[in-house]
Amino acid sequence: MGVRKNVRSLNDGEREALVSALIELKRNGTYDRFVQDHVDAMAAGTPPAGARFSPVPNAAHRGPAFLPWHREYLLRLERALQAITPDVSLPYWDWTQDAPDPMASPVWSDGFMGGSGTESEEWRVTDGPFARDKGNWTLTVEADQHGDALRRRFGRLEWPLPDGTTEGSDWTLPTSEDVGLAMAERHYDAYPYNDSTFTTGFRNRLEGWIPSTADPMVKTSGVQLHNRVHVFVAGAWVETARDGTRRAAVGSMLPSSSPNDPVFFLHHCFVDKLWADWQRARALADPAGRPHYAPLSGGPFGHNLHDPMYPWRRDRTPYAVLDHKALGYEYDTDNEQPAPLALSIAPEAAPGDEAHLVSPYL
Ligand SMILES: [Cu+2]
Repeated sequence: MGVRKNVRSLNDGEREALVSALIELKRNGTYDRFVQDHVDAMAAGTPPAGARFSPVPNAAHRGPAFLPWHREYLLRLERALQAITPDVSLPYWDWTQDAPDPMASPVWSDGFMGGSGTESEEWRVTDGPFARDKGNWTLTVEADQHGDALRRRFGRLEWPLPDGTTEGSDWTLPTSEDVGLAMAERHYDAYPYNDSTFTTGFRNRLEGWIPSTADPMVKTSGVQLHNRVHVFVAGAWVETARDGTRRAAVGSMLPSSSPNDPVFFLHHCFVDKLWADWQRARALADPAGRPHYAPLSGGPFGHNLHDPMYPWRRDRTPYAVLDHKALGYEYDTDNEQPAPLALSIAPEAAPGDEAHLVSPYL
């Protein structure tokens, strides 16, 4: 059984093996097909106007299948990596460990993922194996919109205003307290199974759609948890086009082609681990509540327990991926005692909806 470890526990050889396998997948074209699958899934599964579920989720986000879809997706990438180097497993990036000092994370080392972009290079990543100058990592999916180089601006978003000025905000990584709010959710998901700030449950909380305006327990403004990490790594800035017009530009981790940044897989591996941890805790606390997934039926198509998940074969359903060990991998902490669960806090109504500030990209 493959063991998915914390990135901090990898030795030099394990880090190098992962990077080499990623670069080989990129070279042979497989990696970019994965990126395209993510783009297609985000564009898929939107029912016609007037449908019962609004705002409607896509096949992989903003709905219950968010976690199972990405579990299947990561598993497929991991198997592709293992076809090159049999003993590699995806590691997870526990960003709560880096929240106090994000720039110092070992994830950004020169031998691993490289760091934030360089301002004078339009925020292109200029160190590490994925820097453009290394020649290993030319982006092809959505390159016409977002450029062909990996770009990151850690912790800072800036966007143009119509009056010619620029507005900006600083962003942080989620903390272990933020994760605690998700782990305290007793239900997997709730009607109407979407990304509304009023939709309670573990999935919507972990995906990051419940902001401080809907729940006073949330301590930071803007999107949370999974979404927040995408925003933090990508960043945004103002570009001036040749004709002098100012326009918003974003880093590679934000558009629907976000798997272009290999950090995507380390980030989503941790999201998958949090789901596995929550499943284990719920199974102990409430054995009768199995399968700890909702909806069983009657929800948006592609998101019910036995619906096929786009674009895979009919048998790739949320149900098929509920037990990660049955899929052939485990996490290095699977045998530890689950953390005690706090009481679930129901979000209250609030007028603001800043969680959707950057929603076109998530
Ligand atoms: Cu995704």
